[in-house]
Amino acid sequence: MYPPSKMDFISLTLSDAHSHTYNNGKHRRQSCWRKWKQLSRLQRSLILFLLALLLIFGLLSYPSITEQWRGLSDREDWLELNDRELKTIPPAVKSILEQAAGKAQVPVAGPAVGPDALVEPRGPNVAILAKPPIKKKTFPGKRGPPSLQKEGNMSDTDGGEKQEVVQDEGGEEEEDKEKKIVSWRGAMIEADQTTEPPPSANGKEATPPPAKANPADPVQLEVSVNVDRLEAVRDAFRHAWKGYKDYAWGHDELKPISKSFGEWFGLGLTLIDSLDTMWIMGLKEEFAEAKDWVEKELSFSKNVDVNLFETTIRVLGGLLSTYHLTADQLFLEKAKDLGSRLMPAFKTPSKIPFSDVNIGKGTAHPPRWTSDSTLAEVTSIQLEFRELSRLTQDPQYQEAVNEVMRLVHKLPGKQDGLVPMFINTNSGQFTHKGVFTLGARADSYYEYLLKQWIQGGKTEDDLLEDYLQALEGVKKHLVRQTGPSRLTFIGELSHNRFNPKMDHLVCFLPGTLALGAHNGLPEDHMDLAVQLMETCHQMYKQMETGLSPEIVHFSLQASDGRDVVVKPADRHNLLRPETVESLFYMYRYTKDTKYRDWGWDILQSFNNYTKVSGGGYTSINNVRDPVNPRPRDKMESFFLGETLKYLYLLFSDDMELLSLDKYVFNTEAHPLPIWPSPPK
Ligand code: DMJ
Repeated sequence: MYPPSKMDFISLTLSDAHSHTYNNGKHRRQSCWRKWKQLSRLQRSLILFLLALLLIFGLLSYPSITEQWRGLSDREDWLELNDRELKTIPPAVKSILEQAAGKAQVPVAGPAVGPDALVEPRGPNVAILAKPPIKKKTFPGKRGPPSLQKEGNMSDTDGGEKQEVVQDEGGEEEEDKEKKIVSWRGAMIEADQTTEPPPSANGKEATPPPAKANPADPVQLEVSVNVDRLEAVRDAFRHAWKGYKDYAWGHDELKPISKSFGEWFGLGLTLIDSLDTMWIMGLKEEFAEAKDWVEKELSFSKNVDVNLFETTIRVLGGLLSTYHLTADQLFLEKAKDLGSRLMPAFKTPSKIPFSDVNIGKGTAHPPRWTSDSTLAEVTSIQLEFRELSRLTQDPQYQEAVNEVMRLVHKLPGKQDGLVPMFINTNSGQFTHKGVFTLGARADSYYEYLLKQWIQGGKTEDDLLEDYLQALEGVKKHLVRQTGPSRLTFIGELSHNRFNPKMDHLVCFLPGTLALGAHNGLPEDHMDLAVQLMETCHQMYKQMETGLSPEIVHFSLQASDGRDVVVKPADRHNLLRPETVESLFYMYRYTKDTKYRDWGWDILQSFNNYTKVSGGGYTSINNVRDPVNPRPRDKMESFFLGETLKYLYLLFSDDMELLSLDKYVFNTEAHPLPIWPSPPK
């Protein structure tokens, strides 16, 4: 095929729409030329002028617009554009597009106009436009608009396949294209977040420009940076909340890609998990709307099986914490109602609770396949139930959970204070003995030993004894250093064999160790905390997306080259909080600003690779592939309840904002008061 001649191009453009001689090219060209000659000079000039305009516009926009547009269509429009690509758009085209949409934007360097002027975090996202042809291969079969779920009749409860109702989107192509343009433009005006904190969205809290430019005053500079960072976290929260509000309101979890929701227990999990975060961040409007939902819609009188642990830490913990922050009786009433409905879980032969309760029927049962409960689950509900008893003056809650701790305290089968991962609800004995981890299924057992001791005014010696002994066990059996860079990490023990595997979940430990050291426990706990914090930081830093995988394996041999190895099945990131949680404790206790910087890097990575255009953040499947991190289409409630809350507290200069001497955070980041000491 030869390229068409210039003449062909002009001829075709001017061909007579009513002519039926399309199969005779020569005749058509002659006839067109005759018609052209018959036109007046003015008519010809006008046509040529229009053609020239079209050509100029086409040339200007072709390399950027068409490439970017193709990029979006080819890849799912789940993330906003990378700033690098945005910078390639000629300014003239930017402004034409902005004006065309009637939405001229505030200049990047200019001041924010009103509190909502720069509501979106200004961040580059995944480099989705880097090499369009490669991306086409990388996303096979994923083009076109995401399926939109009509009804949320799906369930997560059995961890099985979700049943989704998919709405046919035929005929909505135009509308979909329109949405893409808007999201592209939205990202286009955002400043680069990779190098600088974004300007504050809140005029009142924004730092005056001279302070930023004054390198002679590092303290002021630090304050300025932190105000901006705080605002960036609030922006992130607003963005996450927007998605939840628009597509999942009142449901458990947002599915931000498909713009729908997932149901786990049907209790508005994300909404309740977020209440105290909104209060702490001062997001009054959002809080008021959520409170309204709690008041009018939240009912625990429903025939549904809930997981005792998850419901306790997220819902009961969230309600109790919100009650303390707001002093609003509504939240205490809801907490009481829920607490009493969870109590049937403790009616077991051993008094070790079942994993599941039907809060409507008042029945409880273990998982279908076993009569075991997970150890961390039955030993990480104590802070909440104990507090419920204190508030209601009804001892039943506290008695039930204290009994569990008493039983576990005297149980054989531990190894130097380390506990197995399962306990049987009939016999009350540990099962699957010989495997010890500080990761999934055991993690918060250790956390709650220390936190209950602190909550109760440091009087319950058994708790402290178990905690200290466990830490000795950790040091003896689980702490190792990598060969290449001597990174300290926590591995696992399986029937006396050491496995250099560490869940991201274990990154709660530096924070817990620091909390203990601050409360008078051995100083070497703090030393270990500092070392482990570095390792958790490296778990993010060494990944191409700057986000940690769910599980890492460490290299023990110096010759291995890399410290951190990630298996393909472990490459996901669920927006988990543990590392930023620990960074918060470490900063509070050391005031070392590097911990804030590490947290800031993590926030930016979340913005770059998990932020979904239109609202929400998504967990991803591959932290090693910045080109295609593969969204999982789920925003866990703990991203709002924990991750963003800890980031906010990390950047806040107000050490009295949830002082660690007055509050103890439950394992879902809901602060509960440390009990006042009884009168002597
Ligand atoms: C949260 O529900 C809690 O932090 C729990 O202790 C562990 N899992 C998630 C967060 O990763």
